[in-house]
Amino acid sequence: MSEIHMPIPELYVSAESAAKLKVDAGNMPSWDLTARQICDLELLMNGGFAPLNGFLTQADYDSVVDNMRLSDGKLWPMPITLDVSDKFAEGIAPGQDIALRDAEGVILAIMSVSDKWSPDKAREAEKVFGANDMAHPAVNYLHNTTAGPIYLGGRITGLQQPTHYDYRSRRDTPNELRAYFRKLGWRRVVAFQTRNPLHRAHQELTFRAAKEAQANLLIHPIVGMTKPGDIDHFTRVRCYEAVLDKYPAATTHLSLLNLAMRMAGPREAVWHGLIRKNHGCTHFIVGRDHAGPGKNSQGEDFYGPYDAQDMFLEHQDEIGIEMVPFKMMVYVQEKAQYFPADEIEEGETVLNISGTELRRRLQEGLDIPDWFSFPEVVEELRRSKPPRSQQGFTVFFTGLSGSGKSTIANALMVKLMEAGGRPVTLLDGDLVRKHLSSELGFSKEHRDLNIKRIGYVASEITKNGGIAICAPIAPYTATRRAVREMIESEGAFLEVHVATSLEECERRDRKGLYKLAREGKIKEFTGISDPYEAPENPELRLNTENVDPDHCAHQVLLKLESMGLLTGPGMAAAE
Ligand code: PPS
Repeated sequence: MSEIHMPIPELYVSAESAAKLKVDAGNMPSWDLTARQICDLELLMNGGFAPLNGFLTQADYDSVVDNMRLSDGKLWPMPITLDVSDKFAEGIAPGQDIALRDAEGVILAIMSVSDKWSPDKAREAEKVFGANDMAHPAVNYLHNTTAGPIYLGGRITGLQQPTHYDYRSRRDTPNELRAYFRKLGWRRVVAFQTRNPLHRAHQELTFRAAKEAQANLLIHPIVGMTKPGDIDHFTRVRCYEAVLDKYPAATTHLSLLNLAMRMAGPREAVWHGLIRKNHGCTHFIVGRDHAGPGKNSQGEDFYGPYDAQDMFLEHQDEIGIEMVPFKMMVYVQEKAQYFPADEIEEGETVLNISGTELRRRLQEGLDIPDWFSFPEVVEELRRSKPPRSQQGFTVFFTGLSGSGKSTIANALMVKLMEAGGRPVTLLDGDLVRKHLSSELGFSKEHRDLNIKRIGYVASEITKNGGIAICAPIAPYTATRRAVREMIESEGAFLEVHVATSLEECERRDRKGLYKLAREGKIKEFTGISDPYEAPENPELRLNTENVDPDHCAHQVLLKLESMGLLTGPGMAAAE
């Protein structure tokens, strides 16, 4: 039996002790873990984060941030911290035990709190991620309101693994993988880390890496948290499964890793190496711009393309795993084969499709050639991300009371229903106030709540492929921005400013409300005694004076068409 086959220590207690401890834990202060903390806790408990035995103490945190080492000198590049709210931290003192619960309230672990402190997050960002720049997803997370301001540190006693209902047979703890390698007699295993679907270039690369290292291959994709905007893990796993039979039988294993990535480039590569070592691997593929977060707020890369390889190499012996540097694979048209970029001969035609180009082709339903990917993978990607003309979207009208929002929204709804193809829902201001927000008034707080409710419903409709048309006043810029963010992660968002002037709205005074507002009989009336912050850059601004609603609705249709949202069958009727 080789070292990679030996079990690695876990933080779990026996089932019997866990049952007893759960009873005690029921009376302890308890913290509801965030999605990221659950990922971290799972790898802490199952040995994936060995040698850590809990969330970092203050001394370990300072040392990891400054030197990439725990206070005892062991290499560890990433702060694994339990961030909590001020309110929760107030009632906790070092020496106390707390229960850590999942989203459903199940107690997963007990933490013996030894440290409590307020971290300097700007410093953490500079040291760990290289810049205190909100364009970095992990820095944004650090400063985001969901990340608590106080850190708690201390040892963990594991009671039970977090539950996963998806792809159960494809998830392995470090010890399960070690036992699997032992059973199959695998002594050399090269791991491939990914957060993207595998296309032909990746298959070629991993196959070559395994051959070069004379090792078996572990495809070890991340299914915890990746870069915001990535393809969801459900789709990706179906894609990985489709590629598995392209490898020689019994040489390759697919296992899912519930890691919350930080996109920390070089430090992250070292961290990934330690995690794979814990999972029984002997080799690790590090590519160009490994775990790169993209561009900073100045439009430049956060890290150099080979910084991760350099840092990994520097620490390779200490990590205890050998790096297989990723060679960029490119397709040579004349040879109809993939080759490493540094083996291309003069005069050969190299073909490539960038990630951005691939997304464009998927979005517009265009051809993706066979030399680039496998038909099964392309089909899967198309199935979960249909072209824009079949995705859901939201049209969000905003404007003063009486500006004509509802009339235009109604006209648009009818035209879209005539075109067919997607279900259409109208969330008109008055209707929402009757059915969704009947208890709300017109204070800033209540208006924000009202608009956020509309945004939530619209985002659900958009996610499920429908069209949501919203027509509230929505007077505040920040709230409209929050709604945009909520919806844009699910599909397209079109903000339409119905820019009828206050004078014209007041002249029309369809409901007689302006008169009452002027007389002070209605308080906090938008435009009179409450502000309306006009959108600065809406997708469309409509002037309604001397223009009939039908024409206004048609302008929206044209805009939707130019955004690629309405092409395809059914549109002829709307034109
Ligand atoms: S908000 O600010 O977006 O939450 O407003 P909304 O839900 O669109 O509701 C606006 C309709 O409520 C009537 N109304 C008022 N509007 C503005 N300010 C005050 N104080 C107010 N009180 C009642 C008004 O008829 C609005 O309807 P529309 O369709 O916009 O004319």
